[in-house]
Amino acid sequence: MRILIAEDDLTSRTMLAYVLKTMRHDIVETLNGTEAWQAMQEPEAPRLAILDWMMPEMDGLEVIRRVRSLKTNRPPYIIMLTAKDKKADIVEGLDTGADDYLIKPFDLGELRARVEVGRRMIELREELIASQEALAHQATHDPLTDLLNRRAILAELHKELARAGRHGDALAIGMIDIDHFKKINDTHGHQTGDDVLRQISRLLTESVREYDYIGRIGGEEFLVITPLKNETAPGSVFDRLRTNIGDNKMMTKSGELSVTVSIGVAYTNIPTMVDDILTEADAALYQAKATGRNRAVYATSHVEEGTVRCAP
Ligand code: GH3
Ligand code: MG
Ligand code: MG
Ligand code: MG
Repeated sequence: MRILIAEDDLTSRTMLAYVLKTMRHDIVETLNGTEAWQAMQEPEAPRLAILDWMMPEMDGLEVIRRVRSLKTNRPPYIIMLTAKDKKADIVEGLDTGADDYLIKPFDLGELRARVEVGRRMIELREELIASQEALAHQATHDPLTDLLNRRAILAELHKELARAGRHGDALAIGMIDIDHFKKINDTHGHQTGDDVLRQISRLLTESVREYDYIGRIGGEEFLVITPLKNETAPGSVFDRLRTNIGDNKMMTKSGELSVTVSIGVAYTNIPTMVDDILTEADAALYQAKATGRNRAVYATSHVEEGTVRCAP
């Protein structure tokens, strides 16, 4: 583990560095509070710091105060090193945000033990963060396709519509529905159907741009959100999606299958409500199904007079 030491006294600093190196830690040495504060703001700053209290330029307490004011879910574990051994001083150090303290002159066994406690605390917090992140991913992603789930993609739509409305930007959404998907399930079984869903998800992900959003909104329905600059027509995006799927054979456990999709596109360059744009995309999708499938249909309301056309 990388450990930061801030200590102006040479003897004490040398001793600390020596002991910690024998414990196989990598040491970042700083000689005063200013240097320590600099080092602790680095993106890859050490996760454990041993800070002397009395140092030139900036004392250890002030370093702690500043570090604790940073917004991070990975705060460093800080051991305060001090010659002040009055209870009131120790309480002040801990109250300011130190996790632990060592009184100088320190005992080597105690130093080792306290650093080890810090290491365990850091590991515990890492595990906690990892499991929180896993839960957050589960809450926002669909387990079959790993795309955003219905709730998450609708939340993105809400945000993107608000953003587009604020900046006067344009936004297009595409409601994508697999054609005759029930037939695939009926003919080849549900697992083959799942294979198709996964592959279509992958093709969609590969076909969109990095600032587009894509989610699984229902069984075999997907929603793509495409933020656009005012001058761009969205047609090319959705026709590319449709042909990418139609032109690629899906590899499934029942062999290669051809699958097509229908897309209902709605476009806006004026402030628009989530429900309104979804209703329009749904209506356009219904049209695409009714007029033969394997096509994109473009809704044309929510467009300021005399601006862009939605279709390619
Ligand atoms: P259309 O072209 O009109 O959209 O016809 P369709 O057969 O695709 O539409 P329909 O709504 O009749 O059928 C959708 C099917 O999708 C029915 C349902 O069993 C299937 N489905 C929904 N979710 C899943 C899933 O997670 N896995 C599989 N394998 N099938 C699913
Ligand atoms: Mg000092
Ligand atoms: Mg459907
Ligand atoms: Mg369908």
